[in-house]
Amino acid sequence: MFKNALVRIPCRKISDGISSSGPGLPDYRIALKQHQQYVAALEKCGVRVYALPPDEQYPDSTFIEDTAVLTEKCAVICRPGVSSRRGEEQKIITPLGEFYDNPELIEHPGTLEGGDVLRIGDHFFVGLSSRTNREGFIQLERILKKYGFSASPVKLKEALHLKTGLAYLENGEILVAGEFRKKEEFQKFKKIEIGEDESYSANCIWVNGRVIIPEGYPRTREKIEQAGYPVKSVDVSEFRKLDGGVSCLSLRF
Ligand code: CIR
Repeated sequence: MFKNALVRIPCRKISDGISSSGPGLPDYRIALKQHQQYVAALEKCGVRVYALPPDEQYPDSTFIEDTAVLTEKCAVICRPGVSSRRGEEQKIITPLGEFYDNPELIEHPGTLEGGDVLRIGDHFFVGLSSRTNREGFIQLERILKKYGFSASPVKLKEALHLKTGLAYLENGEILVAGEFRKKEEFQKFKKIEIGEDESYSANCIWVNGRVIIPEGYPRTREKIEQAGYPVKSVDVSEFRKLDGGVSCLSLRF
């Protein structure tokens, strides 16, 4: 169960964020509104949400998930794999100080983004992506081991991050899309497969029994409801324009 969530309010410069897709640039005002609705959805799931102020220095800073990996035993400060985001992680250290005493750090030459880290029980799957390198994985694995966790790497070919196409619900059930559907590592789980047309919605989050998904994906909603989870959908269209989704917008712990 999660007690807390950390979010960062979108900044005015959000339209300068990194985007590899084509549906245009985000509108700041709409993004702000959608972010408020996202926060309300988290609160509905019973977590206390701490909202950090906008950071104009980093257009992508609302995608706060990429800056840290949080567990009940430790906090790991990531090291973004893209130069325009390097430094975002420093801004999370002080706010996290309220919850964690001695955060662990990923250091040069390692790179690691939280979007590449999926926890299932006491195991952490770590995407080796254009943002997270092997050295980042090795450092994270070493840190996690100290706290009794295990980790393994997953090579990515297409997705931005591991959680772009993968989410863990509960009871051994995962949501998979795209390149993750056939991956050896995930065959042992009960898979809920998401088709090509709704693949964006595989990035969703289980929060205290409910699942928050992006709005506009009826087949995904139906599949998750059939599996027995109440679903709450939120409109995140503006964040999608920057390749971000439901998980990227918060750190849950
Ligand atoms: C980026 O390219 O870094 C941002 N525009 C999107 C980050 C999305 N984060 C995530 O999937 N965890």
